[in-house]
Amino acid sequence: DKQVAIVTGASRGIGKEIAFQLAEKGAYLSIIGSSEEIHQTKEDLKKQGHTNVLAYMADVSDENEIDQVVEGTKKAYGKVDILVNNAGIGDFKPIEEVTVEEWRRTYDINVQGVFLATKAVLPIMKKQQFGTIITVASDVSRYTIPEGGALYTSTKYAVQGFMGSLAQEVRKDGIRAGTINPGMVDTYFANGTQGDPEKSEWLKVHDIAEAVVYMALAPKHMVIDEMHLHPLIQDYPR
Ligand code: NJP
Repeated sequence: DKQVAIVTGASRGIGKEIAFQLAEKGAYLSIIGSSEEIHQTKEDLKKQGHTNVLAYMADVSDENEIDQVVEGTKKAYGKVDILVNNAGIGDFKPIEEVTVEEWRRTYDINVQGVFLATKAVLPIMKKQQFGTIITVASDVSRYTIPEGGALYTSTKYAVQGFMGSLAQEVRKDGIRAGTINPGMVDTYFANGTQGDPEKSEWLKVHDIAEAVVYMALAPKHMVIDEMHLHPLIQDYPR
């Protein structure tokens, strides 16, 4: 049976690689990004022979846009098996330099975005009595960043709490919910450049995507609550 997956933040970075790896496993996809770049992901997937792909330019913090993505997916493919909440942003600066606008935007995307997509897929998954919801949170949800990380870290703590409670709430409906918590990954995150030689020892997008695929396609009787993955060179106060 084909698996149907929605992946947010698939224009680039980790989300794009998750889309590729799920497609390799035969999944039908709906991919979301807030920029035009999402259409390039669809083109790149097509070049690899993956044609069961719907691309949506949509903002995860916008309720109507996300509802439309989920409705469109259900209409096209008849079901939704997997939701990967991957879209996220982060900027690191001392807290007194963070504007209220930046605070709200980061929460809108990193926290409200997870809530909205989850809320939209739940009625479908409940009817199916099956589904897997995975959120790419962060390894910062078990430690704190000493400088400039208060805003970003707090959103990922919030998401960890959301997913933990959600998992208990939806288990009776055959729905699994868990988090993937990466340390430093070589992407465009926080105004970075993917492939920067300085990040040669950081995790790669495929490291995280493999973990997501493992979680998403795990046998139905098994739940993986969370996975923490970080580069060997990264050490934390625990
Ligand atoms: O970052 P990046 P990553 N609506 O910047 C999309 C977490 N993480 O792959 O909007 C919809 O290369 C954006 O697309 P577009 C991190 O918190 C990372 O590293 O079209 N989509 C792009 O596809 C995040 O949750 C590290 O520009 C929106 C994608 O999100 C996840 O990993 C460490 C959007 C971001 O790609 C993936 O981030 C860690 C919106 N409103 C956690 N806004 C790390 N890289 O080191 C953005 O602990 N996107």
